[in-house]
Amino acid sequence: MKKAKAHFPSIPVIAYEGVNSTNALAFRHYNPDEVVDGKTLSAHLRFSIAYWHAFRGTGADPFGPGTIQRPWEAGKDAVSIAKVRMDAAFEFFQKIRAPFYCFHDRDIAPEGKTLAESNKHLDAVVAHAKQLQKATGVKLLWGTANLFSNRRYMCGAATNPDAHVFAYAAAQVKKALEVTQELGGENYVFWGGREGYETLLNTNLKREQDHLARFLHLAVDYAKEIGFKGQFLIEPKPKEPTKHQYDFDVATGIAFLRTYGLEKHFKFNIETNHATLAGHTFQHEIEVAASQGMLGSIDANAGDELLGWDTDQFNTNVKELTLAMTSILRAGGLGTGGFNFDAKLRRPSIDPEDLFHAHIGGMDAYALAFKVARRILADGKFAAFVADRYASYDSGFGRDIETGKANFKSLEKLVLTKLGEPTPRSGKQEFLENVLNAYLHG
Ligand code: XUL
Ligand code: CO
Repeated sequence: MKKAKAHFPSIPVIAYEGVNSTNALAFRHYNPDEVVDGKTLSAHLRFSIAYWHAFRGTGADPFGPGTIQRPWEAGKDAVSIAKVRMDAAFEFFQKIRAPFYCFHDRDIAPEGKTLAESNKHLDAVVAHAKQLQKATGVKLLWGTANLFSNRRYMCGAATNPDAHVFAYAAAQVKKALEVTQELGGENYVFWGGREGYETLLNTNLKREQDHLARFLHLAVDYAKEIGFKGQFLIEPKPKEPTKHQYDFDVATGIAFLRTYGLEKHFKFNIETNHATLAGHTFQHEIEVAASQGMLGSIDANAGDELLGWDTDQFNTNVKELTLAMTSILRAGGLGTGGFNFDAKLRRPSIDPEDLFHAHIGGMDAYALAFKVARRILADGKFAAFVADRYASYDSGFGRDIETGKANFKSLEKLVLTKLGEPTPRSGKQEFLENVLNAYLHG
């Protein structure tokens, strides 16, 4: 393969320079090569770049078109532009030291006039991606299909009232699974783009949910048929674009998967901004998934406390990330998942260099959170406090409750004859918050 022209000529490969560095284009906490428990930080954190934001984001908002103009967005036709854009993307992945990337089918290759033409475009760009992955060692964390931008999907894809649209979406996901497999994708994500509704005046909710489940069963069947071994992930989101998205949050997703016999085939891709839109904390969503062994991957971003929509910002809130990281590490990590920066530059951040500042900030925040969380877990202060708080269930009648040996009658007898009134114990939240702050700020 011929040596591609540099698209970020003034930017070096980002180096780790430690906490005292004043170089804005260096890592202060993320040392990809640092070995922790026999594994590099890069292998622990499995950072991934979201193609749609980093390389298709234009800064457009409902009040105006894009502000971000990239020099590589030029060429003789849409497929050639897509390939040059991909060269720029892989240069960025390498310079920012990200071992993975993620895409929607339509991010990497232009949609054609027909499905056949779209598939042809995708094949051409996927062949290019395969070469670039081989040349750089950057891997595909997950692939997915964009089932929400095209006009045909305005009323949903799998939940569209028109079976024709369901069929089209099925064909599109079939191809997206094939190319994800071709590129060695370690997971495949289903985010319910417009799978939800605006009004029940025109919607059969039960039928739509049945159709969504049928669609996921068809995907499971097809993955089996082609031998795709990647992990399937559901990415919950409560609202936006539709008012009522069916995959509201992790708990709703678990109930949905179990209702339709899909729970063995899916885990969750949890996005910070989606968690907060649902009225939860990021850590809550992680704990709910982990409690059922269904924690899969993370879409790393943040919302804005003052705005009620999906702002997809880079997350530099070390406290929030540390709490999330304690739950992730306690659960044994993300397995084939990773931390995918589903985050975009603000509209006025128009320089290519801003892409670096954004990701450096995110990676450093996660790396710092990882280190603090490991210290918290190693010290075991919170774990000891929690264990002690539930200790009454470890023996005697508490044990009998947990093991199913106690019943209402036996418990009533105990209270009347032996136990009497319980003695309340402080939950000590303020004390614990101070302990946490000591880890964060010394
Ligand atoms: C949308 C969102 C998506 C998914 C992939 O809010 O997060 O980009 O991550 O379809
Ligand atoms: Co996402």
